[in-house]
Amino acid sequence: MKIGITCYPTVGGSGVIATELGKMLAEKGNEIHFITSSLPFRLDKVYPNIFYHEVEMGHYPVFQYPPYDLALATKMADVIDQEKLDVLHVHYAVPHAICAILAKEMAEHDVKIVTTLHGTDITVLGVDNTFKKMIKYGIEQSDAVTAVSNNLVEQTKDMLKTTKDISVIYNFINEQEYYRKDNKMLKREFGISADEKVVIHISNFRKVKRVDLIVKTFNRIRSKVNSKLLLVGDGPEYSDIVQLVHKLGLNDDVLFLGKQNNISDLLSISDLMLLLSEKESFGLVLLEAMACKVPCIGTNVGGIPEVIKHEETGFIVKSGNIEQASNYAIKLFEDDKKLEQFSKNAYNHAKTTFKSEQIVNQYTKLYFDVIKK
Ligand code: GMT
Repeated sequence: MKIGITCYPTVGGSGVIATELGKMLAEKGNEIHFITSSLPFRLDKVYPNIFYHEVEMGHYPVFQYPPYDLALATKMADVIDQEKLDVLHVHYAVPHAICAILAKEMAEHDVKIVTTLHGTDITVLGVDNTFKKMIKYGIEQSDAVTAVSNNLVEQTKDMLKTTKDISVIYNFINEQEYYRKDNKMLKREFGISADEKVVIHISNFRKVKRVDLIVKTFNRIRSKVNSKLLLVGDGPEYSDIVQLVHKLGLNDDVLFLGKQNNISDLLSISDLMLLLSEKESFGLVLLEAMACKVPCIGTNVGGIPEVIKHEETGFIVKSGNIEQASNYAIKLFEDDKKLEQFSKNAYNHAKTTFKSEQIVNQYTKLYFDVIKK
């Protein structure tokens, strides 16, 4: 098949999924055309059957805002016609599905549009009436729609009052990259002693990620267990979090690592992941953690309970409840056998339920189904 892919190419779970999907589809012999504003950051090596079409923006002084969406739609239409795409798979309803639908109208070659919902387009933009109609239009006009969790399907249907069939295709990780390595040296280099437990949080430090609760939970854990917290990522809340860490006197025990590329190296020295978001359609970092044998504690919001198996691969806590989160963590850290069992369970769950091969096959089947329609 000839498949076009559009996503946000910068750091973020949706960009990672779109790029890894493109790479795996290419490995299976498909021809992949990325149509994006810049080279997807995970497209790190040359593939003979992956092509990159950059959406170029001219600078027109008459426009107050550069018309990126229109430039994208035009580029999509050009690529559909030049490359005779069978499918254009877009990640995010707004603006990508809208642009794809416009491109399909403009193009002469017939193409099918597949839209994947990742969460923010529904849970953030969907509640804003400015975009509601447009998101609904993007979803209903797509030839097929997928979402990354059952919860996201329910939320989408509920919010947009649509009866469109939305299939759940879970996220996956690249198993060649996410596995536990022996990284004792790295732990030592960070100044963490062998007997200290390592708690990790990875996010883009947006408000919804509630990194403040991560720090407060860790503060309670640390009062009982010799431990360190790794904070990985950067974003709008970063400086408030630095202040909070300072205020709680945690400077020596919280390591701010900023944005990092080699996440699996950091997960390989970690014992527990915390993700206490207020909104989260899936939580790709949980899957990355589990693949590296790291159990997780997450909130009972969005798709998180579909990723963490409560009392097996980690724990689900009430949103905002740091007492519950820290109690679970302390109990787990005080029972080495249980920690080891959870770590094994997490790994097995990641490699079975979310096996990349199985997920990519689900997408491939969907493409064949829409082409046949
Ligand atoms: O969470 C973010 O801020 C980034 C966003 C993205 O576009 O990558 O994440 C969304 O998509 C991910 C990949 O499907 C999911 O794992 C995240 O849960 C989802 N974020 C939210 O729903 C808030």
